[in-house]
Amino acid sequence: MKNNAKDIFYMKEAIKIAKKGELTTSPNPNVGCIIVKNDIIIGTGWHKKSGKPHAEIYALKKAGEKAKQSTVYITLEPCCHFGKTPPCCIALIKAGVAKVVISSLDPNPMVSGKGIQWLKKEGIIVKVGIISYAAESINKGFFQRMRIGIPWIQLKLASSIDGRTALKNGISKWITSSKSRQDVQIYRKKSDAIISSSHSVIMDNALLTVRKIHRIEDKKKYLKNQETIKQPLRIIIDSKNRMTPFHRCIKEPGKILLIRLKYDRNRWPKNVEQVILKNNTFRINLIDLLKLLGKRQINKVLIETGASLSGAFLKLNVVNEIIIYMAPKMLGNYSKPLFMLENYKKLQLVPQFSFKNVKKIGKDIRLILIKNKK
Ligand code: AOF
Ligand code: ZN
Repeated sequence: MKNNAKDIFYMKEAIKIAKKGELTTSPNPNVGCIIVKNDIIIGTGWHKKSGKPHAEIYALKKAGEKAKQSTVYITLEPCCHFGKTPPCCIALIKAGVAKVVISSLDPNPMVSGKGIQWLKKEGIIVKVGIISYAAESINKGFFQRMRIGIPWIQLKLASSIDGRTALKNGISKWITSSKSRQDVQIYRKKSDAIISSSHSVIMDNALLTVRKIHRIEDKKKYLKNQETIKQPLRIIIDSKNRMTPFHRCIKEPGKILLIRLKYDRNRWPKNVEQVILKNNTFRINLIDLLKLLGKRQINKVLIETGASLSGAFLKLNVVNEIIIYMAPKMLGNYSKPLFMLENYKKLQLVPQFSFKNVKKIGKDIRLILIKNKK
């Protein structure tokens, strides 16, 4: 194999093993590492969880003495700082590796570029940029939070073929099939937080939690250990203080943020935190909410709510992906729309996305749309 083809081959393998951490590494990124000597893989490792050793450390341990003069493939630039764990650069240098091939620079300002410089200074050959889009695509939330301080935002909706989400009287259970609703559980599981409004939570008596998954193929992929499901942070936009300590959702264990314009003096259970976020027109400041989530190391957010809040996020131009489950039904013009938006006077002004994927899920279709790059 030619050198570049070899690099791509091993890096693809490293990306594959990095994905094993998909549901557990946040707030840290998914990282995979493969150590190769004389065309034989002598060590592999992936990052499992914040606070646990990084991918390189597991791989170096497996390689042992053989790591001397080896080539190390890593999906992310090795760290050079003391976080919860010591710098991987030190471990690579100590092991005496000859070459380090990296997919992407680490966007973490404490590392970015400095890891590479350190390795080069020690005489290690460094190659950067092998299928870098792949390393980024498995860490969209981490990269976005490190670059602009806010999480990656997915907006999920369920609608009829005519783009309606509920009857005029509010009834919406169920427009889409149970297979689609199971599919949503996977998106919840991959998210660090879920945002909804008190209106939606009260109307649907929603819990906003991750439930056990029953579909066999999804179970195999994601849920070997269903008992240890990590529940995402639940965030409820409650501008009129409509949530009470007695709602079903509040009683369900797991942390909840109530985003409000003023405090309420009720006795709330310990899992509930009230956060006051006002903008200058006395409405909830959604941008400040996203910045707060970034500061709290939330990488990925799933918004599941009605037309008004979905429209508000869309107007702010912060939605990265829209996921729509569309059922082959018509609810008609009296029913509720997907988004409340402005009365646009020109087509150039309307929000525009691109289709990234279309898939049939049971009786429905799932559309994934991605924000257009400017
Ligand atoms: C690596 N290899 O496998 C990962 C890296 O608190 P710590 O010590 O776990 O450091 C977390 C930071 O390290 C994280 O923000 C990111 O910049 C980097 N992650 N680096 O060399 C890995 N997971
Ligand atoms: Zn590291």
